[in-house]
Amino acid sequence: MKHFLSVDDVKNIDALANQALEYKTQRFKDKASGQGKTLGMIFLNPSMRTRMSTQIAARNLGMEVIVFNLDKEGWQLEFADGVVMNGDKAEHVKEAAAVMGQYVDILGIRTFPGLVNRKDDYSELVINQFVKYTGKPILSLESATVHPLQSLADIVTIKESFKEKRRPKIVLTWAPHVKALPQAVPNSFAEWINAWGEADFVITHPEGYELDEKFSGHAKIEHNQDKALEGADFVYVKNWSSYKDYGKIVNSDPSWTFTNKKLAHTNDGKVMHCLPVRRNLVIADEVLDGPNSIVVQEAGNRVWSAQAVLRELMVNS
Ligand code: SN0
Repeated sequence: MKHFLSVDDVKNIDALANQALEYKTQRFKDKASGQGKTLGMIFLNPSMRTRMSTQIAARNLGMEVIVFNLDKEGWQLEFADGVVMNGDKAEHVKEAAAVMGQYVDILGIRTFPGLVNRKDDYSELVINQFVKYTGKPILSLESATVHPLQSLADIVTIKESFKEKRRPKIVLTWAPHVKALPQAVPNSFAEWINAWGEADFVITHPEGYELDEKFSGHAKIEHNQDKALEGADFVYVKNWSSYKDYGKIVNSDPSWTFTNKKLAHTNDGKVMHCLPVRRNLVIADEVLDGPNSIVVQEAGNRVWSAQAVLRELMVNS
């Protein structure tokens, strides 16, 4: 694996998820492999789970870790080519990325979309400039359009929670929010579940929240949430802003909040969310505090998933 930017970098999803589950029972089994290696992690946006779980994963492999909150503590970076840098941006990504490439063996980057210009966000300019100029493997810690470390942990969680000899039904449902959020988590979840190919997959959202078909693929789209939830073994709840009317909140219907009444339509479905989750807006207390929520288990699995990915980047890059 040369870089980890999306599901396209993964040869075999099941093998990678199984490696993660192996690390869950034997976290230090490859402790020697990262000896003398350094992971750099730069943040252009907030993070809790990704930041902590990836650091722990790197340490489990014997790596050193440097964390840099570039948004708050670094020079403002210029990403565009050929501009006169007479504004507030002090350094170009060409130098910044190349220098970091001298210091670390793998570089992780978190960058959210601007949600203003769809073309810019969907070109993944920021992370691609790092790919171009760092000269080392790049690890996505969530980029403008995808969150692959999250999606791998989601598949790991589904695999370890589902023991029946049939295909699970997985439903990705939109839920309301007060802020315009990226499409990265649902895009990524959809493309990983599609690529995995081991589930019956339905996406449900109010009209206007259609995801880019590059990610939603052949998933069944159902605008009636109750109908979509029928017989679901897993429900992935997430808000996202519109892709069509880019970055806009086009509907915030509170009847889409995930409650026990919604859960009753499922097949005793397990409820997932990447977190952070706003209680009683996205998911009701009664669900998050009830027996069907696996959001904490899911977040716990971020460690083992990141560890499997880091190992691949070290061994096979
Ligand atoms: C981010 C998102 O992509 O939806 C990160 C998820 C891992 N979530 C938020 O920005 C939530 C912000 C909020 O105010 O609730």
